[in-house]
Amino acid sequence: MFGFFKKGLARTADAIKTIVPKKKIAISKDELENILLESDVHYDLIEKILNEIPYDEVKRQHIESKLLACFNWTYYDEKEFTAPKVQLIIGVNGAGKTTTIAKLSQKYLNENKKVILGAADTFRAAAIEQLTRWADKIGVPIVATQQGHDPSAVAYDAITSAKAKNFDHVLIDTAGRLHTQTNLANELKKIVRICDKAHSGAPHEKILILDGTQGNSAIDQARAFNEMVDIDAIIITKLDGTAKGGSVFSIAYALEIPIIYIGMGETADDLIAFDKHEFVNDFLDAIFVQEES
Ligand SMILES: Nc1nc2c(ncn2[C@@H]2O[C@H](COP(=O)(O)OP(=O)(O)OP(=O)(O)O)[C@@H](O)[C@H]2O)c(=O)[nH]1
Ligand SMILES: [Mg+2]
Repeated sequence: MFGFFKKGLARTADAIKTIVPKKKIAISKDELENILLESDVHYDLIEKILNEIPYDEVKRQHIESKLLACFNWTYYDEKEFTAPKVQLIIGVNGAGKTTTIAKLSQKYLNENKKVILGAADTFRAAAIEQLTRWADKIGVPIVATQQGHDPSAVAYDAITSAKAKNFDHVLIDTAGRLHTQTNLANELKKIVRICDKAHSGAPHEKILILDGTQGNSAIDQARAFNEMVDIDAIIITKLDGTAKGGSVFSIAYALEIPIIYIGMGETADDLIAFDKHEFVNDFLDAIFVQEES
């Protein structure tokens, strides 16, 4: 039943091995603190967890409930909408936005849905070509314009085209940006407004892509994006390339925004729907042997 996140947590498990070289039935509080630190859980959360565990012999089930609690408010309640569903993909440079669009497209295609892409990253050279290559590879249409053109117009055209042709999903790529770049923040807000003009209620999801290799430092970044456009959901990418898997707990705990998928590789199939039970279990499997019951 479990094990879907093993690949994404492989390097985190290696880091945990430096604290507990052999899996155990129980660990000490010191070991727990070091494991959580090593896997990049934020120290505020580590302190909270340690305070809530009053015994020095820490067993799997003691930590399990504490880690699951980090996701208490992250249940994702999908809003009602009229098709096509419009998803706006945002985040800093290189976070994995374009690749995640390819992965989501593949997932929807597997569900026999009709998908169209909007290449609204008109800022970075070669961004349009990159998304076009993915569109060709996966076999979905794309609405694009030339570099330097208005990204809002691309979003508008992609949505209008999807409505006319009865598409189920519109995925809109955007340029990487930092919250400090006022012009790009305003551009993003404009894209959001224009989506709603093209299709009332759109974008139905503003999805923030966070680079998992950044660990906890993604939290402040996410807060800034949330202030900018009100993020609906988070996808964490590149978990396969980092030992910072524990940051997923602190990201969920600090932001109160649902994590909906985890990216665990560079191909279109490397996207796993987030499940807190599976994730916590796979994390704890790096520490504990399963107890015979
Ligand atoms: N290992 C791994 N690599 C990933 C994952 N997601 C994306 N990448 C890689 O990260 C790099 C950046 O990905 P992009 O999708 O281009 O990122 P982006 O956010 O669109 O970047 P900009 O458009 O420049 O802002 C690429 O080399 C991807 O192959 C992942 O889950 N795992
Ligand atoms: Mg991109």
